[in-house]
Amino acid sequence: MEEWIKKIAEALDLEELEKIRIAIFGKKGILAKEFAKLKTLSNEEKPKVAKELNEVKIKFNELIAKKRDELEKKVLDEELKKDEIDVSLFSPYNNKGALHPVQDTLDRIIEYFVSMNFSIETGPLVEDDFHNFEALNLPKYHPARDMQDTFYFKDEKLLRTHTSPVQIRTMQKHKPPIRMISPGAVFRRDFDLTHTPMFHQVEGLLVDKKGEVSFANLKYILSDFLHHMFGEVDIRYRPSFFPFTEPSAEVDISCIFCKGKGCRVCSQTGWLEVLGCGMVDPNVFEAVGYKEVSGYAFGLGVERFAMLIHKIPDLRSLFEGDLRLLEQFR
Ligand code: 2U9
Repeated sequence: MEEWIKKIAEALDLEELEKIRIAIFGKKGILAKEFAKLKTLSNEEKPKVAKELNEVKIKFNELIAKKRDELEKKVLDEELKKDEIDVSLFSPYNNKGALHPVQDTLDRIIEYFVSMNFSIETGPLVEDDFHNFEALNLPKYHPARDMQDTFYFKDEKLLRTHTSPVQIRTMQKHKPPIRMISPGAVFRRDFDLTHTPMFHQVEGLLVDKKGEVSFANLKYILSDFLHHMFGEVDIRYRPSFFPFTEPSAEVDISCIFCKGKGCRVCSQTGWLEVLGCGMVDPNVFEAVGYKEVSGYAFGLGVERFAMLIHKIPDLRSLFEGDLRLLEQFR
């Protein structure tokens, strides 16, 4: 018995263990021989020896099962080891992904406004006339509603032409104060060197009690934001017009390519237009039922920011998925 226990313990593989099992349990195995001897024993001895033999049989069964588990695990471990990949090995290929420059720029814009306690709001891409136009002081027959500019569906629905409907929906849902940005895709029927039918905007809106929000507040936050995005640049605010803000302004930074001296990118002016902004028109507040409030708003095109920050000359290259461009942003 001791001899066979040792043999089981020392079996090197499943094949050897199987041979041992047959030598113990087989028709001509040692147990069969021992059981055969029972016949020769006296009636008193027989049950005692038979009981002992049965205990030995159970013991061998247990030992063999345990050893089999151990050897099967060993085989599995060896198989796994064979398939192991050394992730620390040097690879001659560099297929690492990277953020698209538009996403990277959007992340930086969002990071700034989140740090200033603005919430991020989103809304539907398919909008209705009220949220995209009417509530924004763009009445019927306003030229911006033209079929030339807007993608219309059959049932009065349209693809939003700016993210402003998100601000309208947010004001309809929440009481003032509001401090939000709305990043997202917008759609316009435009396709040439500097326009694509889909692009991304970030618009901002801040609303508080009447008299508590000023143009100076707007100038402060936008100037701080532009320094965050473009570093040390000069900034100027030019009077402008938007239907949804009054007064309105466009914001320029000194050209980051020629440092304001005048070059091809800034059309020799030394300035680059980067933002539109203004105090929210009272008609907009009326449309959402806000009373006794004042607020400022602004809007920017993310692709334009990405092109300036990454010095990308052609807008279309942002939409082509050409790996030669994308590889430069790893
Ligand atoms: C509400 C009230 C006011 C959002 C604004 C601009 C000025 C602006 C353009 C920048 C480049 C669009 O992507 S672009 O072509 N936007 O100049 N946007 S003020 O004003 C709002 C929005 C929502 C309720």
